[in-house]
Amino acid sequence: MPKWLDHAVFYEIYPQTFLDTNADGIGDFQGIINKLDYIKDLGCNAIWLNPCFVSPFSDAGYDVADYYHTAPRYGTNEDLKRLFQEAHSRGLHVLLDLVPGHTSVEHPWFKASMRPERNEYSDRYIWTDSAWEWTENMPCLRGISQRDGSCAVNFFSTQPALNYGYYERTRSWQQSPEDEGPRATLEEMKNVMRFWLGLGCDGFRVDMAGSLVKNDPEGKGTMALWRKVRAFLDEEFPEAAIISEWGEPDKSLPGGFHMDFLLHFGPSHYNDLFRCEEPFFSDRGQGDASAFVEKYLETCEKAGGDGLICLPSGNHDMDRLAKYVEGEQLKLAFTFLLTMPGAPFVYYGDEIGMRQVEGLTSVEGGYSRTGARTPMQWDGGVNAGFSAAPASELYIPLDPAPDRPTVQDQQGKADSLYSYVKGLLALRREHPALQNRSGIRFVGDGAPGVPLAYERECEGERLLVVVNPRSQTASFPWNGALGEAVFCLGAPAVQAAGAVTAAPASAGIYRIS
Ligand code: TEU
Ligand code: CA
Repeated sequence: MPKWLDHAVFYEIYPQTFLDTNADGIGDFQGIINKLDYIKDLGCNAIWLNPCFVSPFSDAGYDVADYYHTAPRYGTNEDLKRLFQEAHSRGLHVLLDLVPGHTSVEHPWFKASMRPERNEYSDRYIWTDSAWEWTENMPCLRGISQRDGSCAVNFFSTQPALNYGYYERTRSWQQSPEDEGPRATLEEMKNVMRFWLGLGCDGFRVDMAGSLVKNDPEGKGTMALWRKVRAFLDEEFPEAAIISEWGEPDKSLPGGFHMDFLLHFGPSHYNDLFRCEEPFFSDRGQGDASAFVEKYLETCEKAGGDGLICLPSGNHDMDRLAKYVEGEQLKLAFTFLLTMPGAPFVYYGDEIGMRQVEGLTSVEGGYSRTGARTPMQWDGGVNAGFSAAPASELYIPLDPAPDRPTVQDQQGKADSLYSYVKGLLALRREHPALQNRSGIRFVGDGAPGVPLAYERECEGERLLVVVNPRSQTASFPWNGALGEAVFCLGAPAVQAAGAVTAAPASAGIYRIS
């Protein structure tokens, strides 16, 4: 287990829209390098960079055409290497985004795989024996090649699925994970990891990690595959970290990942908190966090071990946090996000409450996701400081709202969301009990009338976190002694007659013994 994960706090960067330094309207590696100090100053010490490899960009780069070269629009491999070095010199770690489940249709492997004569890449993808036979319960491409057969796709139709085999096999064309083709695919993916780790990256966020082995309802085949990858990393790159886009830590962590996310899909009830009609983080008070808490505890129990369960503020696939959670509620949501166990993940711009921009034309397969990928709003200058290109040439248009939040504006204000997030991250650093591996015990589950409340503990330090987003008071039974508040938003909680009552729209962190 890489030691740096004990204190890791991540910042996710969508490179297209972070900072453009050569006025071509799209972000670049140099832009990220220029903002490393900003990320560090905010209180993050690690970065997850969305895919930045050669691609036709039908899915924003999740359709890789060359795993070994960066997309020229961001810079060269050398520039990325420099980014790693500049990050390391500031004590920051960098995860790249590995897309092992599919390539672009333009990848040379796929082109070779479409050829009628057998070759090295014939079994790199999943092909049926005949163009008249579908890929069972997966979508597929048909009528596209001289090779006879239909080819399975993973996501969009431009993303053919790489072949890691089938756990349960019912057709002759379904291979075992132990067959030569699937094994060669995995070996090549290990080579890709070796290559970038060799260049200085610190690990990978792994795209659709839970879906590699097909017909694998319980995930057993896919878990076995990742355990092999983990053994390889432990052996060759013990400080490298991998986090899965899986959303089921009870599978991914025993399956070898160091970390997994709770996400907008999967069984976690994450959406109950921030993204549904009546989220928990709302002053309307109609939301309910108790299903989330119940599932969280069950997942921790089942996952066991020392892996981390991570809560993102958002990501490039979800609506912006600020779409459903507004104003002071964003502070309460961040109080929760930044005081939970696991490594926190802040999606770029969420620290200033960037909004979902509605009504945009889809860019690079973003569709509804496009509105959560708009340019970072740095300041009040041209294009909000994102780019010197003409506004019409920006990768995605800026949030047009005259009152759109900016970093510059919020850095100057003590009561801004930016200052709040920065303050909380500093508090997290100062208190071991609030950090990634410290224990948690829920004492209030966010059911109607109840706040979210949990004890965090480490090396003798014990803290109680109480968060009540509602405009009514909320309470929970508690018999301990409520000590000094190390942090407070709104009125502090009061203790009387074996219960703690939290004020409306308040958050507090208290010493307990
Ligand atoms: O996402 C996988 C996925 O299934 C969802 O996050 C999906 O994008 C979302 O539910 C749609 O609203 C990963 C990447 O994060 C995503 O950006 C890619 O498009 C996808 O894989 C394919 O690589
Ligand atoms: Ca650029």
